[in-house]
Amino acid sequence: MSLLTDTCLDKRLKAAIDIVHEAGAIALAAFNAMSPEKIAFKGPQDFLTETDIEVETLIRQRLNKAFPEDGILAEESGGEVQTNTWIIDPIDGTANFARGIPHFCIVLGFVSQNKTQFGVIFDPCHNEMFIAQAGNGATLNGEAITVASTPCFSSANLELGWSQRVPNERYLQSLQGFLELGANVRRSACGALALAYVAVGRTDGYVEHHMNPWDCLAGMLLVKEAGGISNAFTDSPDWPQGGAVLAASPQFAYAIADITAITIDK
Ligand code: LIP
Repeated sequence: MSLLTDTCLDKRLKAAIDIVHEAGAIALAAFNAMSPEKIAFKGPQDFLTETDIEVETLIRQRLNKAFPEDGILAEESGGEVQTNTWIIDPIDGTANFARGIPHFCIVLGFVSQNKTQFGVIFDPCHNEMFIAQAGNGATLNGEAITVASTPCFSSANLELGWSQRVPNERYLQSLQGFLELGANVRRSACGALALAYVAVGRTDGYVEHHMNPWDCLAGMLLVKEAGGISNAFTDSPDWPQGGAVLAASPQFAYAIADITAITIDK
């Protein structure tokens, strides 16, 4: 399969927005009817609900029908990266979703030859649709967004995600470094929305020492298109297996890179 023209990409972005809206309605109805017996675990602190599966199945069906030539990599059912690949997180922030916390989203990204072409993140509880298109900017509900211009760490709001795939020491060292600089540090357990919040200027930076591509690619493009800086996640040949993520407004990105030992281009 070859690279796609702009027209083909636009067609896919339009389809992605429709699919994510449909998936969001299903997720929101399930969230409002959530009960403890619907929660399972893939591992410690790794939540799974029947809605993750239901939503992922729906998205796969829609994409397979509309674009059978494209590859798919999805959180619950896996897949393989091809020249053109959809990256699906049916529900990011499943721990929140399962416990009745209205902070989760549906994520669809599209990668061509190791470059994220667009990303769509939909928060159905707040009816917020974040969209980024490579070279074309980032929007929230159709309005252009930019990262914040917070001047210093003592007024900055950073988010630090936790992953059990790396030793806790790395999380704790980063946390200590941020606190010593005087930043507020939050953890909202939804990496994709955390990145979207950097892009829209609600926070100033996001770090997680290991994220899977379905959690981060759409949000990293949002931050970049909103004027922020992120590390070059898909430059690593191992990106489908995940890696470290740093995405921040320009005034903090390099200091955050020093504290966290996550490399960004100077
Ligand atoms: C989770 C993220 C969370 C991150 C975890 C995990 P899930 O995804 O949203 O913020 O810290 O590493 O990837 O399981 O809710 O899709």
